[in-house]
Amino acid sequence: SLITILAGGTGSVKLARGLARLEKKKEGINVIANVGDNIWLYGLYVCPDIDTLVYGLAGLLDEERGWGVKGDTFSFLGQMKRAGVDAWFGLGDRDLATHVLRTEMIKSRKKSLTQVTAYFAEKFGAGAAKVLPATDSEVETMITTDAGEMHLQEFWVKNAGSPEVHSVRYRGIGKARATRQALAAIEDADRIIIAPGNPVSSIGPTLALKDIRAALAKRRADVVAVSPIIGNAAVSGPAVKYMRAVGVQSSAAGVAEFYKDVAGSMVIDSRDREVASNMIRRLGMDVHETNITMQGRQDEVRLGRYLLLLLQRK
Ligand code: FO1
Ligand code: CA
Repeated sequence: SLITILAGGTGSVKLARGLARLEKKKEGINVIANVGDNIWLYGLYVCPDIDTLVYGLAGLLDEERGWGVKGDTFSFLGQMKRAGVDAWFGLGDRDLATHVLRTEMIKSRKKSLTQVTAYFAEKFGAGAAKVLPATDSEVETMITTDAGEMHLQEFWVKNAGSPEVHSVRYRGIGKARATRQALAAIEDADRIIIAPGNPVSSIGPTLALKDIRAALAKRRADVVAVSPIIGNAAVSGPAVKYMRAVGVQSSAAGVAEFYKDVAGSMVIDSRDREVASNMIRRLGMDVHETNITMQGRQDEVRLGRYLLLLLQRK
């Protein structure tokens, strides 16, 4: 059976890897990747979530940081600083090759982000998993804070996520269209999983693409979303701050509310059963409870297997 997963970066890569491992002898999996955290820096097109997925599937990811290439060095960054640049984004020397080549392919050779991503997945050895950018258009997640509007990376990395967040928007989303590959991955899938990523910054930009949202709504019964939240705490990252800003309650039930039009069921942590299950059922979604934490490879495969069995039963 064909599985498609909607993914952001660091959190999603674990589940994508678990599923890829389980499905590698079959048809493989399709991973629809967030593009909202892409950013232009020093004339380079940097795509953190896409790269995290490709590096993660290829075994190249720095697991401790959750981003970049393992064993990377930062000489380039040091030299930029020496040259007077406020180089706040950690572009590693090895990672830099990806950004230089990607930019060259897009600008000089007129390749699409989808083509470039397939190229790197092949060269780096991401296996049978296909990483598909949700759109080839430029979409940027912009955060309005008490210090003004800024790119997601500027908020999260440069300002360490500390300003107050007032609102979130996806710049460029109105003109952006989903790629035909991403749409086909939704239409052709037997089952679709929304990874436990930040609903606003990791999954939100993909769901804000009208054609993706419509395609998913048609498949709602086959879509299961995995909560990224246990209790009131985000499993990782700044989810809570973004969610509060867009009026989503930072709980499994709040995430369910965010996904209710596109997902027929929700997987939450067993610890949330009492507080969340009934609320989620009242939204018209099925609820399933399991341990959703993924600390090592065994956890990734365990959660992946749980989801496959769950979706098989339907
Ligand atoms: N995250 C950081 O917190 N600091 C960094 O310097 C940083 C550099 C970086 C470089 C390449 C890359 O692919 C990701 C990088 N990230 C860094 C992660 C990234 O900012 C975010 O965690 C994701 O975009 C959120 O999905
Ligand atoms: Ca992300």
